[in-house]
Amino acid sequence: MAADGRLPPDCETDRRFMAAAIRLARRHLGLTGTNPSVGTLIVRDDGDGPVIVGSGVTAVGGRPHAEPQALAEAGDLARGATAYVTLEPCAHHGRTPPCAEALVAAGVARVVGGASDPDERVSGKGYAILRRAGIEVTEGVMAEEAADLMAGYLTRASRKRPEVTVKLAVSRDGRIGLPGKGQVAITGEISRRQVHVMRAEADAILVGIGTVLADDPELTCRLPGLEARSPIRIVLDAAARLPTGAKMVKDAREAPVWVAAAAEGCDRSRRAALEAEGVEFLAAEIADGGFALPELLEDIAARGVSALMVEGGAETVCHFLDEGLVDRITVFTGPVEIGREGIPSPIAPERAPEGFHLVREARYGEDSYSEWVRKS
Ligand code: AOF
Ligand code: ZN
Repeated sequence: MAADGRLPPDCETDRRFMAAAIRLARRHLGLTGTNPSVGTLIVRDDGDGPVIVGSGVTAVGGRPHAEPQALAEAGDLARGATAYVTLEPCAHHGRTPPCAEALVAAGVARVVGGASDPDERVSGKGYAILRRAGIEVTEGVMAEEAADLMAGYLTRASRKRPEVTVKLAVSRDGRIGLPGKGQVAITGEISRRQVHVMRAEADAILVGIGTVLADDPELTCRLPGLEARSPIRIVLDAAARLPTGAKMVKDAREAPVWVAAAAEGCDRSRRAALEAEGVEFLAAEIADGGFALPELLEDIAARGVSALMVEGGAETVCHFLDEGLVDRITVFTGPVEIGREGIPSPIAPERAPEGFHLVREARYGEDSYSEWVRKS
């Protein structure tokens, strides 16, 4: 039990505080632009057990980074303390000075890191700055969990495209809707709220024009207090058929709407009418009658989108799956039966999709939830 603020090295304590830092980082998911949402806790032990004396999460918009905020809160108490950071502290002079140097200047005794950073301005260099200054570094604590939370950032950095999460609501008999019937209630209220949390944490949400024409969805986050966290709404709409009266067009100035349409061949007056409502157009390549998805995703990532949700319909989901562009699959299964005339789900919830492994299962009221991540 040290009286100088230093925490005795202990795996269990490290895991506990790293888990707390990861939970903190979750707060700004979907709000930090192209920066990952990182969590930092400054913890010290003056003889009575560990106490958090500073906490920080990457600010909305991506700056300031997490560490200087946590250090500012800790003030002099940072000296001799342990810093838990969900990502290797940065080493570069960007719009803010390097966080690794800030940790050194504050006199932190030990740094416990979670995920490693693929950004070549940082990778390995952040930890090197700390070690050179005599700081004890423990890398990779709960690295998988930390990386899972910033999968959007990591995918965009390594693959130059957003992390793609497919979300499906499936009936007990494996259907996702009824042709020509618009939105069919499959899952209950708790699942609906859970989906809205997912939307709040995503940067963008994508659907095919067929889903818009059939369901007229809003695709916003409508949880009380989180309305401002709606993602960008993207519609795959080669011929720009999106109606100007669609619900999502009505509030396009609050939550952006991007229409991916053929660069050539869509009606100019339709396009102008949508643009007048605040809708933006992405020039997409159409190959063999279908969207060139890899190029489109690259374009979307270049505009700053790291985490993309694909909410349907079946054809769009299948297209993403066929192209190997899905990183995560989430399925909410409701107790209702739709019958044989229903639209079959591209994913059967009772077995793992090929090439994916199960990472989470939950119950939301009468619904069950499964989440799979692609085996890398
Ligand atoms: C940290 N703490 O909270 C975050 C980090 O454009 P800049 O200067 O903000 O740098 C962006 C890079 O900083 C980003 O690619 C990632 O490597 C790191 N993000 N680093 O120490 C943080 N958000
Ligand atoms: Zn930094």
